[in-house]
Amino acid sequence: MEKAWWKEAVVYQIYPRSFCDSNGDGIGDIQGIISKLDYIRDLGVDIIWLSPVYQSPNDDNGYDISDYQAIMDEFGTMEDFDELLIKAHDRGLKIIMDLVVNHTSDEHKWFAESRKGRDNPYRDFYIWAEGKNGMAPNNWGSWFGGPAWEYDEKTDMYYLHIFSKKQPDLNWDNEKVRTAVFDMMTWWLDKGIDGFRMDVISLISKVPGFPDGEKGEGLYGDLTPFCAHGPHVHEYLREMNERVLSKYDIMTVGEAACVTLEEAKKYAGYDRHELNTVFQFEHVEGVKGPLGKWTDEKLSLTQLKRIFKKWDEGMDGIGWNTLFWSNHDQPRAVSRFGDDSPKYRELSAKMLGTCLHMMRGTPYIYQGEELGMTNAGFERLEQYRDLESINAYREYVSGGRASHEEMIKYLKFISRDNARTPMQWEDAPNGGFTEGTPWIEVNGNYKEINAALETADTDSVYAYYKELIRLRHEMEIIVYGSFELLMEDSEEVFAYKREYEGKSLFVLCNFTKEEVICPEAFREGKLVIGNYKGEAKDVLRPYEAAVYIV
Ligand code: TEU
Ligand code: CA
Repeated sequence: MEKAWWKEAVVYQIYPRSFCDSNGDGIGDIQGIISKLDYIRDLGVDIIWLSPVYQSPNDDNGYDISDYQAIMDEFGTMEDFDELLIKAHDRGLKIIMDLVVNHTSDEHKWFAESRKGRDNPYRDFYIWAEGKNGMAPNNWGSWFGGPAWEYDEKTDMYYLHIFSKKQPDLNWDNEKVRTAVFDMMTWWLDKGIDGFRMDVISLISKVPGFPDGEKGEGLYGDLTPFCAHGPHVHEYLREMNERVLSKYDIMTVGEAACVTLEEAKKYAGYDRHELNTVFQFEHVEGVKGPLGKWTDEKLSLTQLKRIFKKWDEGMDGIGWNTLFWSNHDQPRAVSRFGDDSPKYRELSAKMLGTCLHMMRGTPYIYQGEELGMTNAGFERLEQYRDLESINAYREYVSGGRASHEEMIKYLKFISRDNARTPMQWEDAPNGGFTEGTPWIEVNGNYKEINAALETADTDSVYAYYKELIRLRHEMEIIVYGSFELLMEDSEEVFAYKREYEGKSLFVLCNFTKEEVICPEAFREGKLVIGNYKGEAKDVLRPYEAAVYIV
């Protein structure tokens, strides 16, 4: 297997709006990030993935971009960005940028032109279609609720938006769109950034003719089969690779929404010349109820383990995996996969870190995960900010498909806002995130869970993550060793073996608050890291994680 820096790296994701506010307006910003670069360097990560910082009206917190070559006013200026890049590089940190090019904001100048008239030179930058009998061109529903088509009076046509109506989809079949996007990417790469995380890159090519989608209980048909991994997606990515990516020593990770193993091999296969890696979502989207993602049901541990096994085996020798428990779209890892009660929060957060960081693939840490930050627990709809959550609440509660109580219960478990509460820096008002009023409430537990406490404590979740990262940098077996799932049928223990150059690494994780039996044979050799003091031989204690090398 070929070695590569991005295979050996650990990535830290920053959601700028919620990271650190430098000027008291309640919104995180670039100067705030700069002030925390030492914190990030000290953790030991190699790469920062910066969620969008581009000019945006913030319908979807920056994932609706109105100017790709300008910085969002609330976040600062291009000078601030340049300073960030230099200061990150000075500290040995690379920066990969979010690239959101499936859609723009409806306030982007391309769209402003496009909607002016059917003959406008930018008309075909977007996807326009005629209505049918006074209705939308087809029955597709937006992923953010409501129809996927928006009527535009000016030209009496509809435009497609998979996400909100302020996020019109770009028309990648138009060569001019591709050239404009590739030029923009080149401009950023020439600035010296180190790669891209590509937002919903799997959706850029649509099946022509817009056939109706299948309808479940809801009002709208499913557009997914006609938009995910569409007819030209791989052709366009190869073109992107040839015209842009291949010219730089960078890393790319595609957010390949809806990706299957077979498709992932195409996006990220070593011989494909498309992307280095993709995010797959099976382990975080595993349970879908009648209301889609709105449920509080959890995957069983055996299901979860089989997903990781399938992806490791499936990509083995073919491409490289990514590893994550959470991001800005997912609930907090410890609340979802561990136990966020005071008794077990630290233990289970460390256990989850161990389980993920000892696997094969490039691990991602979402801001605050290294502190064991927990779900927001918002009880009132007014506390939510995320349009996906608010739209879903409205659609299902007013449509009579869920009660208020039920929907709040689901939001508390799965809403994206759980990940978006401000980073908890210290035991100061608003957790030290801002001196003003934060755009979204700070989690009430910031007095107990914050960076100041944890960086000073050698036994904290933070200190443990730091050690996990250090080990990955030190031990090639963690990066390049083979992976074999052990105890596959256990609903309690996630155990696996890594092998490399004659050595074996045993990783044992108890996902329950009970003591469970664990074969002593796995605990021979030397303890590399563990979340308990003192060793137990034939059992794993509640949420225990232990790693042995022989
Ligand atoms: O998310 C893509 C995506 O598939 C989302 O619908 C995701 O599944 C959902 O948010 C989970 O609840 C990306 C970004 O990560 C997200 O923040 C953006 O809102 C979205 O694209 C549109 O740009
Ligand atoms: Ca600010």
